[in-house]
Amino acid sequence: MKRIAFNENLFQQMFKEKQSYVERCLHDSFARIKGYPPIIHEAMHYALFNGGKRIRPILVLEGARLAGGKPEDVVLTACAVEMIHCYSLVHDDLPAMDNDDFRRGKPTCHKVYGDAVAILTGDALLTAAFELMACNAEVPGIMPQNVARAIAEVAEAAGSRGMIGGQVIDLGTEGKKIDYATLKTMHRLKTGELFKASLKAGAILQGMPEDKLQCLEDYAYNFGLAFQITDDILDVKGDQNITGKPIGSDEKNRRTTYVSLFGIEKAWDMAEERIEECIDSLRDFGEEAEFLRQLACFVLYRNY
Ligand code: GRG
Repeated sequence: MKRIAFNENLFQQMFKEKQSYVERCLHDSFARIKGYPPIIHEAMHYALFNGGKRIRPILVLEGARLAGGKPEDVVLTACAVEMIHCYSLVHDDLPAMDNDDFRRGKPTCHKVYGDAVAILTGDALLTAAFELMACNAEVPGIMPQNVARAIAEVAEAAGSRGMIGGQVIDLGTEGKKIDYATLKTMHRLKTGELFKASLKAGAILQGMPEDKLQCLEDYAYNFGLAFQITDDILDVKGDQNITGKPIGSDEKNRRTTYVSLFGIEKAWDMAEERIEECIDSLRDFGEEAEFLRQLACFVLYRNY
């Protein structure tokens, strides 16, 4: 990297602290929404406490901090975006979608609770997310009009013009070769929009001015693209480690990826370019943005 050194030890220390904080907040938020009947809340708990990296809620908290506000005041929205993310994973794993039996080494939600309960678990997590975001208006100092705007931002990112739209493109192009423009649009919608909405929602709740919000949007756009490229690279490396087969030779590679279009080396260069754009977009934020800079580098060097 030309512009910034990845300080992995420092990053891991900061990341772990933030992850632990999010984990505690998720337990508190979950306590607010759990109730009768037990089975659906048990399944929601299973889907939510699943060893995820918690990147999206951390982005909400960082957005709030960069806006000069207290991250503690936006935890309900932070937890909400993680619930939306977990709902998308539960639905994505269903037989009608990716039909996966395992996620992070654990049986998927529908394998444990059955398809019908898994569908409802996703629905319930999505609905709970909007309940929590609305409750963020009760926090002293958070302006109701900013809450409404943050909710609209997250709703658009999760909906048919965002994550669901991306998933529909993905399903419609399965098994077909797609061009770079379609691949990019698909991932921007499927993955990038929720990253963007997360970072912006925290900043919006704490009243960040428009010009600075635009910088965060630029960061998140490039972050999402780099994240997807390195995800494709990790997939290939994982497959090679497990099977020893060459790239593109198995069932999983029916999908067009950055690696299948460009090869690993070029894909990695493209991810690096995106991360440099991320760093550039933070130039007006000074020291306060150091975690986001390191997080961008992590996307490049991560192994999970
Ligand atoms: C079914 C509505 C619906 C949407 C599905 C986001 C999505 C669309 C599906 C998830 C499956 C997937 C592999 C998406 C690509 C984006 C991606 C790499 C998600 C994983 O994000 P991480 O690494 O997840 O932040 P963790 O495991 O850390 O929580």
